[in-house]
Amino acid sequence: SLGSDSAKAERMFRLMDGFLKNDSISLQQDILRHVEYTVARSRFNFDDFEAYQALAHSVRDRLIERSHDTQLYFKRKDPKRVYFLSFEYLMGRSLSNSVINLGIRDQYADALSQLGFEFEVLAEQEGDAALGNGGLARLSACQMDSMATLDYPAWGYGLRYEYGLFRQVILDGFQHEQPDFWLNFGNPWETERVHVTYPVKFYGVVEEENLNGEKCNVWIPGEVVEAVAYDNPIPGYGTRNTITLRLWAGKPSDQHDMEAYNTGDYINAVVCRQKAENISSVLYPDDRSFQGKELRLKQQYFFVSASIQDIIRRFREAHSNFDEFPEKVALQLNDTHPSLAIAEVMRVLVDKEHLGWNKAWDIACKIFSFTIHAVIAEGLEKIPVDLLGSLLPRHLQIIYEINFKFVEELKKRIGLDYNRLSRMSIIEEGAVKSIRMANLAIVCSHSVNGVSKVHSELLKAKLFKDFYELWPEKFQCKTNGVTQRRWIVVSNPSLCALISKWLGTEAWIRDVDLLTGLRAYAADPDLQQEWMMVKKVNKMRLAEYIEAMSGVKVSLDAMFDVQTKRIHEYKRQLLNILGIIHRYDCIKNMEKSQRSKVVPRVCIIGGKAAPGYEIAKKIIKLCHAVAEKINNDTDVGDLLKLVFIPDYNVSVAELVIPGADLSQHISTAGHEASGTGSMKFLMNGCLLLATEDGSTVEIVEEIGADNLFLFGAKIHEVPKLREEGSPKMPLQCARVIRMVRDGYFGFKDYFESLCDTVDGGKDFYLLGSDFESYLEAQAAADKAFADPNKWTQMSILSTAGSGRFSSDRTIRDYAEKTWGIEPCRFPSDG
Ligand code: GLG
Repeated sequence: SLGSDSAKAERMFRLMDGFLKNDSISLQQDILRHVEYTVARSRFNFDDFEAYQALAHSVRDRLIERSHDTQLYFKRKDPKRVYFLSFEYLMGRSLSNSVINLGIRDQYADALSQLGFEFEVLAEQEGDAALGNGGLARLSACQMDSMATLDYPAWGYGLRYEYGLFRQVILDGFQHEQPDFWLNFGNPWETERVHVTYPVKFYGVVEEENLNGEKCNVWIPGEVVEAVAYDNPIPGYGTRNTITLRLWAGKPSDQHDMEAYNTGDYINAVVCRQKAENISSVLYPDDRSFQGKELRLKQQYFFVSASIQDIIRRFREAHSNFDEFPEKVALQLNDTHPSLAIAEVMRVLVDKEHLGWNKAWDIACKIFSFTIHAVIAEGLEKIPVDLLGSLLPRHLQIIYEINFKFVEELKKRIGLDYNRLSRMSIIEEGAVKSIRMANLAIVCSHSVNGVSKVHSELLKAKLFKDFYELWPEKFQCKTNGVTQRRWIVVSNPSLCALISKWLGTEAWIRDVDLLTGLRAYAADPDLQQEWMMVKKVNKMRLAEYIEAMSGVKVSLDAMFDVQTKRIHEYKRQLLNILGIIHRYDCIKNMEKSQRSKVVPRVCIIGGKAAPGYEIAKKIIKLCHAVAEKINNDTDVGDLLKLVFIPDYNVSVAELVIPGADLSQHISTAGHEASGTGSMKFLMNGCLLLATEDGSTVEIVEEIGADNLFLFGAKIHEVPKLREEGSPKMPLQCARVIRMVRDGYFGFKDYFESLCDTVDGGKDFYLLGSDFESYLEAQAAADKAFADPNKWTQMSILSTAGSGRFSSDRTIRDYAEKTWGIEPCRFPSDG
């Protein structure tokens, strides 16, 4: 039985002929049926894209079956569930990941070849779901995969942006942003739940009413928008469990528009309806500076309100007493973006469920946990009080009340230390009075997590020192991780096969600690030989892509040196480019006879700059200007190439990461909370060149300092170096900056302000003081690369040591230590 005992359900199941079948003929029939009836193309005439759509629909059918089973099972067992609230998800493509997790990739490949199609070619037809900016958003996607695989009763909630992260187009070396209307050709993976909708209120006033002799607050909104659910199935690997990522989209609310129609202003009423849909239309493309913009706040509340209504509805299906709420519900706040959920839960419990304040607060404090991804105070969200008051008047009252009670309590604990009280207050007084969202989240959450060891320590010692001293037990560390399913199995099938062959099992795909078993063979010449072959094949794939994108032909014998991530001053792509200029300068000034000793390099840089981030955009232009010079210099030839990969996203990463020999994670120490790109490179046997920042510190613990190239100032040295300033600028660095300033790469005036950031007296990100040690690390990498066996051994040891950086470990940690949930596995073998 499928959870229902009724004879009717059994009969229907029989009529459906049981579950969908996965043999080759059934799969072919399914695909053709979808060509004909879903895509509505003739089965005699359809192209690759239409074949992809039909294929995707047939996979979706299987996902839906599993997700129904999973939900019915959860319903029957009624376990405590975790609700993961994240404003951003970078899911990338779904096809390969889905069929691999379902365990039917080969069957599909076979069925397709019988129909005259190639699986890989169709997979390339899929566009990326890019509903996020960078690390935080991809982390959410990896964590969803782990929650499904580890059978946790989890839901993801987010927003269904119609325009995801902008497409980066490079014209004449400059970044241009183009809208990513990713839903243009439909999205076969999602299901619109037309009956799962909730009204979300905005504006208006709060009135006091008398309810059975008790005062209560009633919010009379000025605008109501309907949130409609779109469900995206997330299949686990090696399990039948398939969980759901539920994304909300805006839809005009019928109830509220009636009046407008009746007054005869039909056209205006229709235009207003359209405005409602705008709420979820576009993702903010900046991943560090928060924006006190009304639309952004509207998005946050829209997402939070719909999710909380949905969570409460589900709870109410099986429970009537809110005392049980914390036993059944854990709410995870992914950064501060969803922290209005705290005020919303309070509003619902107090105003609608009529619980007393203290009881409601007690419940809220038991359900919320919070993970912070920022490092510096400037990165923390603040919402102007005026804005909040006009958009969400009741929530402002509630936040004031929470703060009042908190500050009263605090005074009892720490006395009248007004400086400290004002630092810890949820309300920031100042030119613009605002709400400190992080403080709100910390006050209410029972657990506050950093994303790497050093980051968690920094939170305690600096950013939230006052709170740490008050509540040391709240502060914890959950080092980030990435999923080996996406980052090895999907994106690097040859490495996947090689690992399984040498470990004699595929079990590492679920139990990633088994990768340590590779250590025993790291020096084995046979494994090394095969390992090098795999790398070569992946480099070939990447080289073809580079040539297609940029016209630059690169040599496979060269070291592929990659830095791909968002463009930020603190991530120091500029240091990389200055290093490349230095290398170029050295080659140019070398005796011809010496050149044979140079280790050839292909330097690859990729990443997007936030549209309003001028300096980051100049870094992109400089990269192109330098590339233009170097790549056309016949004197240098294959010894050095520089390429910029445009529009870096998840699917491009899947191609780039497996083909990298070396990758750079060179943020100024103390600026990268964790960094997760490094973990993906590490898993793929790519050597790291890195500063001791974020999760790199833990990577060193795992693989040993001998197996990567470390350089640069350490976290505790940074403040002092900053004070010392530019006297630390070494000659070599001054020289390359001078080349840029003198117009050696053109665009002299344009690059001036960029050069100023280094030699203008401040050098805030310490490019100057780290320059020499950066060059030394680069020289060490060259030397190691010249010895292929040594290099390959280091590469194998990198993969072997990457197990700790799986999101499976992170999620298990959260589940056990923070959320208090247990696996709830549908009884089948997957
Ligand atoms: C942040 C940080 C990264 C971190 C990521 C995930 O800047 O260092 O790895 O979250 O925790 N904005 C981000 O991407």
